[in-house]
Amino acid sequence: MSNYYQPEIETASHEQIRKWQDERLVKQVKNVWDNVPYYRKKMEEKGVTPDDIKSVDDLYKLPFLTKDDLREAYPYGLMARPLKDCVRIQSTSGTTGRRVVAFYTQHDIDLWDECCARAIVAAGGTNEDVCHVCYGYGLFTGGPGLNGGSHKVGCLTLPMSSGNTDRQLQFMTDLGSTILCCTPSYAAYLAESIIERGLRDKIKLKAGIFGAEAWSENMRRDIEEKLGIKAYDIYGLTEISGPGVSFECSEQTGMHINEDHFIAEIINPETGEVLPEGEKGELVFTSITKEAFPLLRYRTRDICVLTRKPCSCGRTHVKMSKPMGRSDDMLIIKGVNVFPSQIETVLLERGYPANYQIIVDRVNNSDTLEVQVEMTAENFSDSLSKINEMEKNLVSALKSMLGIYAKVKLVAPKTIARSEGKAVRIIDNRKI
Ligand code: DLL
Repeated sequence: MSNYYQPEIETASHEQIRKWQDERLVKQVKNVWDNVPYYRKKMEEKGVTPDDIKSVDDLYKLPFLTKDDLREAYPYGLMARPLKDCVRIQSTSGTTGRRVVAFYTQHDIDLWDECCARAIVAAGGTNEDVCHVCYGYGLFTGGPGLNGGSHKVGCLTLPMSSGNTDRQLQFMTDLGSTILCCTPSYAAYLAESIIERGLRDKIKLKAGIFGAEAWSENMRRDIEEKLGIKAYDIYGLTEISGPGVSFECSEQTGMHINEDHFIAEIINPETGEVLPEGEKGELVFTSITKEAFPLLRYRTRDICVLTRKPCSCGRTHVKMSKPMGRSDDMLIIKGVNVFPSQIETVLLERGYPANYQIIVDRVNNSDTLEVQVEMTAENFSDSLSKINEMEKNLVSALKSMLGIYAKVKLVAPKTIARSEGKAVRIIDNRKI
């Protein structure tokens, strides 16, 4: 199956892609130098000027950007356009400290929508489809991104957002949804609900576009079998636009990166050295067409491998493997980015300076988060109702910090095992 949204771009020769990248990179570096004092300073510190960047071969000379830079420059410090030219922000989940805010001009939104449209068409989408989007809408990029892509393709778009499974299933059966867009764990949950309710014969789904969190090949097969669909992976991050930075085609052996918009590199996360194709390392992106928020050499912290092996779908853009982990401690729980430091902040603020452990699991294809917290000699209680109340307070503080429910279990002082080296704070039992 060879479905393309922009065939001349998606199947362009390597030489043509490289030509676009060279031209756009040179222009973007100059643009950032002229309009983003924060990055210009970083370039000056590294002794690089726009004259040093003549093609993609010179990319390695540019300084990296990290989430810390985004935090330091928050909120406007990395913008390359005045606010009057911007029409939208999107943001990642997380605390004020960790929040990432990305800005978009209308042109940025149009290009982002096109990237998502490429993903939908690669999954077999046409203007005859009913595209059921239950990624979250709002600040999260999932809903707005796939929504925009679905409009571009001309699908009938159901902007469902997440949650309310009864309503999801009612619309899915009544309106005959054919493409499902959501996180893989929600897809698995919907699949189970469909089977439990005997609705399998009433659904018309043919494809799913699932991403925003890690999922295994087993999970893919399970969802495909239960729903009778083909399940496609989609990847992206708020900083670089959102979903659609890369997407899977019918070959299902990695995700094509939209190289006319994003230059991908793989680096050694320890040394920053650029690694040759095929080696595993940290993925770094340079946005070459973004107007409002053009990040150069942004370190994603996602560990993966790139390949240029020819693909049976006919697309020529480089493919990335599924992310195999991260080079920082960020956890993705129910599609929400969670840093252990956020949990620690809540515990410290509420008077729990002792030991704690974060236990993540996947039960019935849905992530669970439990935080075990030691009471201190000062706040120790053996009254069940008092402990209950203390736990409830922590649950609500964590909910407002993280945006998701975390079960809290208070335990007696000194009961969580101490390790001899680094504290083992995170136990991730998910098999993904
Ligand atoms: O998760 C964007 C998105 C929305 C992608 C909908 C796909 C579908 P953030 O919230 O900024 O953006 O989180 C970005 O999520 O650095 C990865 O670690 C992880 N991630 C995203 N897609 C995948 C995927 C959206 N397909 C972070 N597989 C990224 C594994 C993924 N991890």
